Amino acid sequence: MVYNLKEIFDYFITDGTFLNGEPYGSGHIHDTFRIETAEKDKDDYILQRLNNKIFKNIPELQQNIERVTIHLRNKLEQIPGSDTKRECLCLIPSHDGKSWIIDKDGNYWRMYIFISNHRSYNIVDSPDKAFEGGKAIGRFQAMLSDMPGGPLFETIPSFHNIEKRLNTLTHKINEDPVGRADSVAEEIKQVHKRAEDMKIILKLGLAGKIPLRITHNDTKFNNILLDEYDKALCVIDLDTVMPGYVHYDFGDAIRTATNTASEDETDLSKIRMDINLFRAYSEGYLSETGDTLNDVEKEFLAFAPHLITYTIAVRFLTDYIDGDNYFKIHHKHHNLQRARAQLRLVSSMEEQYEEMRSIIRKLT
Ligand code: ADP
Ligand code: GN1
Ligand code: MG
Repeated sequence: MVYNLKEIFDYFITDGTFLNGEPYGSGHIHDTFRIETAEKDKDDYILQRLNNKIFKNIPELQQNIERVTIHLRNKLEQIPGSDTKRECLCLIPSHDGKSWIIDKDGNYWRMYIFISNHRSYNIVDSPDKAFEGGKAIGRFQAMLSDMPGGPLFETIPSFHNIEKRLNTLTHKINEDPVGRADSVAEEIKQVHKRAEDMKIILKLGLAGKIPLRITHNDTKFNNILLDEYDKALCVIDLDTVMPGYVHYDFGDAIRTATNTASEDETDLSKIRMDINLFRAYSEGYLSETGDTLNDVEKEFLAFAPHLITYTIAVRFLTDYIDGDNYFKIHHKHHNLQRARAQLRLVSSMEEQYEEMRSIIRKLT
C-alpha cells in the first residue's frame, strides 16, 4: 500500500516541514515510517498507521498512551539532566487537538518525535546491553507504579492469558480454515505437553498471591531503545501498557534479550538461551525493582521466560493455522518458522531452569 505521507504529516502540528518518509523498524503490528524534516535543526518524526484490526478502540488506546507519557514526562522533569524528548515517547497533537487522525480513506494515524541517536537491537550480544535493558524496564515499571487516575483500558483483552490463547488454538485447529492443521501435528504436540504447567501465573493471580500492576506487556528488546553509548534510553511501543503481572514483562524481555539467534531462526541448532545474558538482564531489572516485588513475584520470575516464550509460540502457531491474519509475515511459512524457533527456545530454558532459579534467588 502506498500512502501520501506528506498529506498525513500535515494533519499534525509540527515544527519542521516534510522532506521525505520511509518505512522504518521491524515491528510486527503497525505500518511505521520515519519522516525526515527539511530543516536540519528540527525534529524528525515517527508516523504510524495504526492497526485497528488488532486494536479495536483507537481512542481508548491513545488515551492510555497520553496518560502514560504525561505521567512519565512529569517524573522525568523532576530529575535533573534528563532529556524528556529522548527518554519518553512524545505524541504530536493534530490540528483538531487529538493525538491521532483519521485520513480520508479511514486509516488511523499517530505521530511521535523521532528519538534521535538511539540504538535498537533484535539480538543482544553483550551482558552490558542486557543489563541496561533490564534497568530500562525496571525503571519504567517503578515510574508508573504511582500513576493516578484509575486503571488503564485493556487495549487487547486477555492479552497474555494463556488459558484463552490455548482455547483459541484448539478452536482454530478444529476450524482449520486453510488446511494447515495436519502439517503442524508435531508443534501442536509440543504445545499440549506443556499446557498445564503454563497456567501457574494465572492461578497465582486468581489466588491473590501476585498483584496486577501497570505493565508494558510487549517488552521485546527492540521496544527498548538504548542511547549512543548503549545505555538505557527509552521504552517505546506503549500500545499494550495496561494491567498485568510483572512476569509478562520480565519474561518477554528475557525471551528476546537472551536468545542467541533471531526470533524466526530456521536453523534451530543456533537457538539457545544465553545464561550470562539472563543474569545481566536480571541484575539490571532487579536493581530498579528489587524492593517493590513481593516474595511470590520474585519466586516465579525464573519461570516467566518459559511462559511468555511458550505463549508467543502458541500465538505464532495459531496465526499460521488461521492463515496469517495477525502478525506481519515476510514469506508463506514465516509464522510456522517463528513458532518452531520459539518452541526450541522454550526447551533451552527448560534445560537451564535450575540455574535461572539460582541466579534469581541470589539476586533477591
Ligand atoms: P510495532 O507495534 O509494529 O512493533 P512500534 O511502535 O514498536 O510498532 O514501532 C516500530 C519500530 O519503530 C520500533 O521497533 C522502533 O524501531 C521504531 N520507533 C517507534 N517509535 C519510535 C520513536 N519515537 N523514535 C525512534 N524510533 C521509533
Ligand atoms: C508483536 O508490536 P511488536 O512487533 O513489538 C506483538 C507482541 C509479540 C511480538 C512477537 C500487540 O510485537 O505481543 O510478542 O510481536 N504485539 C502485539 O515478536 O500483538
Ligand atoms: Mg514494536
